Amino acid sequence: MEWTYLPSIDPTTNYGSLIGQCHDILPTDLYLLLENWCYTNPHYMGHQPEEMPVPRTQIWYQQDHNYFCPSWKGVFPRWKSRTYDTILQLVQNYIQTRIDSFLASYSSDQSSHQKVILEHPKINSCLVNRYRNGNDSIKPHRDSRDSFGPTPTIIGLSLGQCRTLELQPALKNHQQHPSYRFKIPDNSLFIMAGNSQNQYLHSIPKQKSTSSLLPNFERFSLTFREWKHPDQIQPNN
Ligand SMILES: O=C(O)CCC(=O)C(=O)O
Repeated sequence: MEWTYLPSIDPTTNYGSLIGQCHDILPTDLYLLLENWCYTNPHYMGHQPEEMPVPRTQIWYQQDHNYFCPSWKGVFPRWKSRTYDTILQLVQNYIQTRIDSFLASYSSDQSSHQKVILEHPKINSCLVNRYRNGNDSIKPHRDSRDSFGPTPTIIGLSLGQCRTLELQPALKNHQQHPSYRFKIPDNSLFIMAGNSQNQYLHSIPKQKSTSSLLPNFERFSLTFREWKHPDQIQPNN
């Protein structure tokens, strides 16, 4: 796991963001199982006119069937939880084991003296995004504080076409700070932790592509998270 520390860009705190990247994360047998699961899953949503379509398709899984963000006003079918199946559970268990060891070794490394609030998540949810080609995208956003708390550790597993993830400063008066672009290759893990959701917006911009790893330039991301009950989240102050 390669860690990149982004110092705080918020003058009210010294606590910054932590980005982790790891290549070749899944062993071949698990990769092939998951690849087939991603392609054959019948539950993708987000492309029907009545749903207010988004430029990708997606599936939300939460182990206790919680809606993605209960504090949202509307209820959209695509944010309702599907039921975990054996393959997703298998992949999640594997990712949990790898994450436990990555985070433990980061925390015990005496040389990592950066100021970061590093949460060790107990994964209980997964958002699957399917980018059918380079025209599919996700606009700059942060992951909902009401569902994951202010400093979540979000773990993204990517399959298929290599795409770029952009981080841009979140607040208008932060614009003097740099944006960052990370290449996210096939079979890799991308972690956002610490103040990454408070201080940055992340996005997957559209991309023109000349080469492909999988038919039709598809990419799948599975972002594993610890979904939190509203009672577990401190009020915003
Ligand atoms: O596809 C990705 O890697 C990013 C997905 C994302 O931004 C999200 O699920 O919030």
